[in-house]
This record gives sequence, C-alpha cells and structure tokens, in this order.
Amino acid sequence: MKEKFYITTPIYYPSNKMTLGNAYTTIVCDALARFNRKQGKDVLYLTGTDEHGQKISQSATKLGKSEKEFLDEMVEDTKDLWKLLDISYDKFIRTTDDYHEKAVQKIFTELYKKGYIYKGSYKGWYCTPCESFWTESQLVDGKCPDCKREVKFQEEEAYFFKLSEFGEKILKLYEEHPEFLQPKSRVNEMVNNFIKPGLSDLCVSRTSVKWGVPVEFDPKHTIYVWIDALPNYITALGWGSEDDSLFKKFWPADVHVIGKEIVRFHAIVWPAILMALGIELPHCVFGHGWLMFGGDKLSKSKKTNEHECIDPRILAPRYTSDAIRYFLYREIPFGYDGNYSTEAFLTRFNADLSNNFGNLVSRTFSMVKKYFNSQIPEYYQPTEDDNMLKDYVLSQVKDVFEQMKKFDITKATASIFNIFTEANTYIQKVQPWAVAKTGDEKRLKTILRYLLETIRIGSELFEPFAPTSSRKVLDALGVEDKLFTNLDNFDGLKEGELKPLDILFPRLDVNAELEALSKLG
Ligand code: ME8
Repeated sequence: MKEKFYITTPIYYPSNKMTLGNAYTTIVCDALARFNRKQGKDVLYLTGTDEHGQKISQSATKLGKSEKEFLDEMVEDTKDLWKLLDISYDKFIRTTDDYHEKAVQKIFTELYKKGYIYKGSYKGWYCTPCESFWTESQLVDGKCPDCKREVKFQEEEAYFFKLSEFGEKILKLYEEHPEFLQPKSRVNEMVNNFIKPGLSDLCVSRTSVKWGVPVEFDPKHTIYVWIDALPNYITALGWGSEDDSLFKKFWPADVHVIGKEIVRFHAIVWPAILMALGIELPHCVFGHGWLMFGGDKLSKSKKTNEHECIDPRILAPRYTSDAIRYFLYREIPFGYDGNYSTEAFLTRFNADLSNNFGNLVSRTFSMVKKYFNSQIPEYYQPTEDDNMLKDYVLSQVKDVFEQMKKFDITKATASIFNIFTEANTYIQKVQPWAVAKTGDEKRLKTILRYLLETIRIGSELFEPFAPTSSRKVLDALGVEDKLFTNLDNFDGLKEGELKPLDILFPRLDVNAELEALSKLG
C-alpha cells in the first residue's frame, strides 16, 4: 500500500479577503504536499474557511448581505486566489458545510455525555453594539477595543470544556513525542505560558452569538469558535458520517501547519479534545512565524492589507506565482518571523530566479542548440571537474530530502539553489565555448550533458516550490515522469531534442518596478 501524507492549513476566517499572510501558510503547505506527491505518496492536502461567529455576521451586515451570500463571495475569492497561486489542495472544507455542522454537534454531545463539557456561566465585559464579550486585559482604556464604547460586566450561561484536566497529559505528550510540536521553541512557550500556570476550562458555547451551530440538546446555545473550527481536520475526512473511509485512511494528520498565534489551540486544546474523544493525535503541529510588513504583522484587519503592492492578486500576474512562492520559502526562515519588502522581493527575483536559475537554463540550452543542434548529447569519460559537480549535486539532493523531512522549506530551497550556483561556477571554470574552439567534441558533449543533468535534477527538486517554471524546463528536457526519478545519477535524460524554451524570469528594472508599484499602493 502507498504511504499516505495528510497535511492541513488552518481554516481561515473569511471576514475579509485573504492576505499574503494567509497565502504564506497555504503556499508552504503546497510545497510540502507536492513534494510528498512526487515521492509517490498518497497525499491529502486540506484547506478551508472558518465561517461562524460574530465577526462574519457583522461583516455581512455591514455590506447589507446575508451571511450565506457574503460567505459564498468570500469563498469564491479565496479559491480564485489559491488558483492564481497554484495551490494544489485536494479538499476545501467550509464550516457551514452540512456534514461538518452535523459532525461538530456529534462531538459536542459526545463530550457532554462523557462529562468533559458542563454548563456554567461566562463572565466578562460585554459591548452591546458589538455583541461581544471581552476579558479585562482585552479592554482598551476600559472600553471596547473594537468600537471604543462603554462596556458592562455581564454574566451569560455557557458550556465549558474541562481543559483544566489535561495539563499533565499534554506535558507527557510533549515529553514522549518531541516531534509533536515544532519548532522546539514553541514547546517552551506552551509549557511556561499556559500549562505551568494552570489551564482554565474553555468556554465552548454562547447564547448571544446567533451565527453558529446550535448545541443539539440545548439549541439556544451555539457552539463557540474553536470547538467548531478544530474538528474540521477530522470532519473533512468524514469522521462521524456514514462514509469515514478517508478518516480511516488519512488520520492521524502528518502535520497541521499553522501560524504561531494559534499554536495554543492546536497543541493544547486540540489534543485535549481528541484525548477526550479517544481519537489518535496528529503526528505534528508546526507553528511557523509571521510574515511582517514594515515592522507589523500582515493581517486582514490592518491597513497594510490595503497596500496593493503586497496584494498577491496584483503580484502574481505581474511577477508569476512561482516568484512569490519562491520568495516566501527562501526569505522567511521557516519557523521564524520574516519580512516582506518589495525591494527584497525584486532583488531576489533578479539575483536568484533570473541571473542564477534562469540564466543557467538559457545559456545551457543555447549552447546545446548552437553546438549540437539542440540534440541532448551523450557523455564520455568525466574529468575531475565533472565528478566534483556531480558529487556536489547529489549531496545537495540528499540535503533537500533531509530538510523536507523536517519541513524546512527554507533550507531545502537554499540547497536547490546551491545546485544552480555550482553549475554556473562550473560553466565559468570549464568554459565550454573555449572547448568548442579546440574541436574536442567528446569533451564538449560531456560538459553539456553534465549541465543538462544538473538542470534536470535541480528542476525536479524545484518543481514542488515553483511548479510552473520547473515543469516548463522539465518538459523542454523531455522529462515526463511526474514522480522524482533518477535523482541519484546523471543518466536521467533520454536521447532526443531539447524543446525551445522562453526566458523563464526576464530581468526586472528594480527602480521602475518600485515606482510602478508605489503608484498602485
Ligand atoms: O486564526 N504571517 O484564522 P485566520 C504568517 N480561523 N501567517 C499568517 C499571517 C502572517 N502575517 N497572517 C495570517 C484563524 N497568517 C482561525 C484558524 S484553525 C482550526 C482556525 C496565517 O484567518 C497563519 O497560518 O485569522 C495564521 O495562523 C492564519 O493565517 C490565521 O488565519
């Protein structure tokens, strides 16, 4: 049986249009999903939208729309964006999907019956116009942080999940399975900030929020956010429905990739819910860092999102989705915060994609055309230079696989670019144009074949990250296989003719682009 790989993004709130921040996680997961598919695994890549709660209702009302009408539009916009960015998700879940709502009700009822959910009262500072509860620490100058109006202390009947009973069990989980929560620094955050001070029970229902899934046995309550959202990872697989074959096949998840601000819910609340239900835990929760812009976290509610110059809907058609994807993988050290800046993006575009990868491909292809009429040459006795190139390439292949096992897309892309850099250095060293002048055809053929094999291997590895440009190169080389093949040798190319290839990443005039983007912003 094929090995399986189940990967998820968070389900995003469609209260506003998705930002480059949401795209970041989705793009990261896409490379991991594609990489595992190319390894021949049976991959399920899940993403979706988290559609209940007050904020959604308010956003819809503001636009004079019903929730459903508003959400359908936002979901369409989200799916369009994922298409634009070449996201190869296998399933898109909406928490308003009927099967999800039914399964969440079942989870709630089961937890209640098992004694993990009990009725209590929720106390907090209530803002009547916003219909929102706030904790003392969320208030700004004692007022509502959203509308800045007066709040009053209020109590409301609510159900609670006994999270407080799970502290020890979660600590044991981290100890016995150090791979469960990554990167390692997140474990300390969870232990020191939340578990050691003592976990509080979690409020899981509201009577004041109407846009939500009703509690089956007490329908004046709606199920409150996290306990509706987190189970999407199993309801999407048909857990609790008549057909749970996907659940049987794909659960437990191999990795939930999320932003660091929701690690607490995924690494404490979610395992606690699963333990209470007696369901296996996911193998790994990876809490990556934030994409920052101008010193701030890029977020839906902030003004930064209005900057056209960081809107992926503008960037992708202008610079290709491959370029945006590559930039995010390479520039933001995976697991840590990193900056998006237009200058850095344009600089990397020119240095890495245009001058390094693009130029390597185009100069090699044009030499094969010039000297051998575009016929892929055979190779002869390799020299020390050739062997060094080959050894280096094969060592980087190993590195890429090792990094990808650790989900480290930043180091993996760096290793792939090491291959391209090395090949460019090799060209300078062996000077094929000078060899051509000597008339040593065998030597020239060997050099060009070694370069083409290097490009083949580099493009194979790069395909999960930059699927469009890499596939163009692989097609031009006559590599049809969609799975990784011949990554441990230089005999992967078949005899034949190189197909013509356009310039992959035409060099950009940085100043002109900066000016054009600033006019849009
Ligand atoms: O939290 N940098 O949804 P959300 C990096 N519905 N990642 C970012 C980012 C940034 N600047 N901005 C957003 C929710 N993200 C819940 C999740 S899951 C069961 C429920 C990404 O729309 C990152 O993955 O606020 C973050 O965790 C997620 O978007 C937050 O999306």
